[in-house]
Amino acid sequence: MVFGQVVIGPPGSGKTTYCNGMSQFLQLIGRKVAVINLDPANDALPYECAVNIEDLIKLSDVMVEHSLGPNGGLVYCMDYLEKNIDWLESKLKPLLKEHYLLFDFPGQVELFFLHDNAKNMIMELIKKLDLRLTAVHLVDAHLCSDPGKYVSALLLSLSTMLHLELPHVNVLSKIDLIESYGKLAFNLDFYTDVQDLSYLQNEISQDPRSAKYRKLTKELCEVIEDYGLVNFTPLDIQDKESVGNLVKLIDKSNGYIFAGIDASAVEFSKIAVGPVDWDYYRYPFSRRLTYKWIPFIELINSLYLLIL
Ligand SMILES: Nc1nc2c(ncn2[C@@H]2O[C@H](COP(=O)(O)OP(=O)(O)OP(=O)(O)O)[C@@H](O)[C@H]2O)c(=O)[nH]1
Ligand SMILES: [Mg+2]
Repeated sequence: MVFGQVVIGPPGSGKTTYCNGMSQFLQLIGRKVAVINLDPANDALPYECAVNIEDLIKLSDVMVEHSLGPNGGLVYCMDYLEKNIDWLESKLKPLLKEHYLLFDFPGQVELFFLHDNAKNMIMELIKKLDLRLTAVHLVDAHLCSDPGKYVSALLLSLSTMLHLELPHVNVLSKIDLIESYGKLAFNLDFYTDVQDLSYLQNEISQDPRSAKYRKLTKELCEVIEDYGLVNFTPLDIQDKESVGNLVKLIDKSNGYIFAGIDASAVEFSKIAVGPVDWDYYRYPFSRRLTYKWIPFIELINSLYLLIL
C-alpha cells in the first residue's frame, strides 16, 4: 500500500508551494517523499521532482503544434497523459516501495470537475498500483473577503469532491495573508466550518452588484448546505503547526494512520474518532509495526530523548 496526496486547486492557490513545503515537513517527520509534477506549465519548480510530465509532453510544443491557447493546451496534455498512463506507471513503480507520493497538478479547475481525463488517470493509478490517495483541494483564503467569491469557492469545492470521488480535504491556503484583505464579515470559523450560510445571504443582499442574483445565491447556498460535505482547514504553509494539523487530517482520510496496525475493528474505530497525536510520526517504519511494539518503542524513544 502506498499513500499520497493529489494536490489540486485554482491557479495560484499555492499548489506548487504546498508540495514543496509539505514534502519538507514530511521528510522532517521521517517519511521518504517523491513529488510528481503533472503540471506541464510548471517551469520553475521549487522542489526536486521524482517524475516530471515535461519529460513526456511540453505545453509549449502542444500550443505551437495544435494552435491551442494555454487552457486548451493543458486539457490536451492531460488527455495525452491519460493515453500514455503506462509511461507514468513505469516512472512510479520504482518509487512505490518506500515513498509517500505528492502529485502537483495544473490549476485548470475544469480538469477536476468537468473533464474525465485527470479522474480516469488517478483511478487507473489507484487500481493498478494499489495507491491510497487523498485529494487536497487548495482555495486561496482571499476568497473569504467577498461573499460572492466565497460562495463560488464553496461550489467549486463541492463539485470537485463529487466529481473526483476520492477522500478529500479542502484547504484555505495563504491564511497568513487573511488580515491584509481587511476585516472579514464573520469570524474565520464561519468560513472554515460552513455551518450556516443564511448569514452570508444577508451580506450578499447588501452588495448592490449581487442584488439581482439574491435568489440564485440563496438556492446555491442551500444546495451546499444540503450536501453537508464542504468545510475547510486553514493553512499557512510556513507554519509547521498549521502543516502538522493538516497532515493529521490527511493521514486519517487516506488511512495512513491505520496502515500496519494489527488491531480489531473496535480499535480502528477508536483511532478514527479520537484525536490523532504525534506518536505515529516518530517512527519512520511504524507502518510496518504492529500495535504491541509501540509502548516498547516509546520507551526507547524517551530514553533516547533523555540522553540527548
Ligand atoms: N503568503 C503566502 N503565500 C503563499 C502561500 N502559498 C503560496 N503562496 C504564494 O502564492 C503564489 C502562487 O503559488 P504557487 O505555489 O505557484 O501556486 P500554484 O497553485 O502552484 O499556481 P499554478 O501552478 O499557476 O496554478 C506564490 O507567489 C507563492 O509564494 C502561503 O501559504 N502564504
Ligand atoms: Mg503550480
